[in-house]
Amino acid sequence: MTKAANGVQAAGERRFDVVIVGAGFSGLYMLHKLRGLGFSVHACEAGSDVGGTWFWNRYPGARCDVESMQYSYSFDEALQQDWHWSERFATQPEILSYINHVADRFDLRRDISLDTRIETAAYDEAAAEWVLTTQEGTRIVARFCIMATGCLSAARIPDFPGMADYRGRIFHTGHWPHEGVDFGGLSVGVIGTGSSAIQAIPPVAAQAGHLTVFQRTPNFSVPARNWAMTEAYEQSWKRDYAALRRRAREETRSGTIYEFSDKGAFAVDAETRRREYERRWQAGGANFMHAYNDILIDKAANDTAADFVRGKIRETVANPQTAEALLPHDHPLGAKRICVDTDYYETFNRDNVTLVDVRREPIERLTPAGLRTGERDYAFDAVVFATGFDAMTGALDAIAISGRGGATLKEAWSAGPRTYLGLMSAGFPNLFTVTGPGSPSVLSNVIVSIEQHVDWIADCLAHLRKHGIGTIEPEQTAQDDWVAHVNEVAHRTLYPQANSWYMGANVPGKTRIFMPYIGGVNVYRQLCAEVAAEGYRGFRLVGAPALQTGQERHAAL
Ligand code: N01
Repeated sequence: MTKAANGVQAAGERRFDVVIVGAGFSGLYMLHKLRGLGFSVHACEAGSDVGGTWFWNRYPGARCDVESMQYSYSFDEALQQDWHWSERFATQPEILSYINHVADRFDLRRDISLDTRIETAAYDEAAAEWVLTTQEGTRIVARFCIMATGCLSAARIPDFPGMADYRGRIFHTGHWPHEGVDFGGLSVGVIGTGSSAIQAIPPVAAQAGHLTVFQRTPNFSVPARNWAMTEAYEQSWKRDYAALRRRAREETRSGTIYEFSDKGAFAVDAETRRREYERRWQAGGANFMHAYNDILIDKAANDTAADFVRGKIRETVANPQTAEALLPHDHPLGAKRICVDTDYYETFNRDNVTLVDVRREPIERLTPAGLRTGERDYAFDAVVFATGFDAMTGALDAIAISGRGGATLKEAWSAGPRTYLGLMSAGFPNLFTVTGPGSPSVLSNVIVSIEQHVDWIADCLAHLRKHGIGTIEPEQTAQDDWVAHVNEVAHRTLYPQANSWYMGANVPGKTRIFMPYIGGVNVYRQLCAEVAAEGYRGFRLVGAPALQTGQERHAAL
């Protein structure tokens, strides 16, 4: 309730053309873009500062597995030229300082309310407005509501019995204390072996007196082989940044430039394949996945890469029993998000690290001292839950969203998320999601996907304003067709074969359906552009009083 210039202010109520929920990478760029177009716009952020996922995920070892030269905004040439990344893969603190730099550089903070959690968002059909309420009861009213809430922001702790009994400290990687945690000499348990755990385990093991890792499903991980940024590498990007960014956006499926192969795995002989896998393994990073173009489509091709990685795990881990336990067998390589690590497998050679296979020895409950498995009791000073997120839908479910006729988004999506192009959902006019389910989002360099969504939504709102259109909403048939298409494309690949969070399989009771769109950011971008060019094909646009822009309102005042 600070600046009247932000919008008309009644007691406990604020009004804007557009309200954005979230001030991570999506929310910040959305705010910048819409403000530039003259909309009155405000962002509400639950955290005490900007940054979204990079604000919350401060666990030791957290860093991005997309190269820093690519995992950054492309919308401003001066920004991308000025910013210097210090490593091949940026650490969480460096990414967070970049996000803060962006917020300051574009003077975004004046239109962001921090520590402001949105609890409800209800569509008022008569007024054609969204009414949001914060945890403190402030009403925020806006014609358009944009959910920039992130796909991996609803942290999940499994519902083990005895949670309240445990007397040690409990952490979740996705809600890490800002002051950091000193594990020096402590006995620590880590539950989970996904990307977060695989990054956290080596630095925690280096500090802890003893670390016990509870693994339910072994994951495939490839070495990052991070290095300090070199002037030559930085300049190889900066010299031609605009063209390289365009290539990532328009010519790649993942929004990231890798060394893509145009060959299938069986187009070459076994020794050539081995050498190629070895070369990519030594170079590090998720580029490994692109050694052959059928690794995520053909199980036999996938097996060649998976066998190679299993061989590396056996070579690295000294204890043969531990090595066997670490071998992933239950899903194709990459069908769960590939992990990228620094010394993960090597960490199991330390004397102070023990691996517990939770499938053989299930966790039964937490106890005052630690936890109890089917076989024994463990005592810990601290337990780290690296147990992931209610992905893609969790952050939206956490807000009571109701659309036409009071129907809730939760009900509308009870059999899995239903969207048109991952942008909007039928029955919820003027409500947009950035990188929501049904869009490439988590299968891509998410910043590329964010920028595409933000640009598309901003163009759409400008179009509505220009033509005096009050509401936009997907047609049911267009949405049904899109949902079917998203599923159909997913099932042409190996992805649905894994019990992954992409499928909602990590949350008990969640409908199993492949949530992101796997068709590729290049194809998807083209599709979204065509839809807009054809007068927003598949959307119902209904006239209403034209929007009053922020600028016009100020002039009127
Ligand atoms: O979460 P996850 P995450 N008992 O869901 C286990 C991104 N990310 O935070 O596989 C025992 O992958 C669970 O076991 P299982 C990235 O997109 C990116 O690690 O369900 N174990 C699994 O091992 C990533 O994919 C970066 O059998 C239980 C783990 O907890 C996504 O975030 C870094 C359990 C959860 O793994 C999520 O990664 C970090 C239970 N009851 C994250 N419940 C980079 O950019 C769950 N588990 C590098």
